[in-house]
Amino acid sequence: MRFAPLALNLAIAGALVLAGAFPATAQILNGTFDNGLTGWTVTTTGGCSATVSTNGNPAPGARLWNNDAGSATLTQTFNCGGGSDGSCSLSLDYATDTLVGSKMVVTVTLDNVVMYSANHNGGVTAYTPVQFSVPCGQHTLGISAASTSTSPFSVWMMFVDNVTASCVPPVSTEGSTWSSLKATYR
Ligand SMILES: [Ca+2]
Repeated sequence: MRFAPLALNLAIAGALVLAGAFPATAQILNGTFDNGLTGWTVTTTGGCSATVSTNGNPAPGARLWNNDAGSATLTQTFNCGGGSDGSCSLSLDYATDTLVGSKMVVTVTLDNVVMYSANHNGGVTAYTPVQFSVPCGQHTLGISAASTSTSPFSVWMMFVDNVTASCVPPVSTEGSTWSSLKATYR
């Protein structure tokens, strides 16, 4: 029994090491769509769909598509930074293929606030990054494509890939003040 306190202390030390082993980063699940749509919640209206496509950056990517009025949305709730202070940098790539005469809008929301929106009225666009920063913590990301025309001939696709989120801890100002620098080099 004399070893029991030591074992307990080792267990506590191990738990502390484990707790400290997780970096304050990442947490978007399957942002490369290598595992299909795992981790993403799909919401569609008007006969739209979300599937996995061989058109990725690189493949596979997600495809939101439509041949009528309606919308398709991918959402994911994630924890950027585990509740720590700092700035959460989000990034995703998207491309579009919109039939001439068709009109659609791409919208990216965070916690139901529009962070990015762009209309695509005919034509093809290459993969383009969308990036923004918010405070670290738990967030819900929404990536949506929707018809802006009720034409029955509206045909469009949106491709999504490389969804990432990374919490950058705040830079400590302690140690970089003039008085501390003087103290260091005195
Ligand atoms: Ca990919």
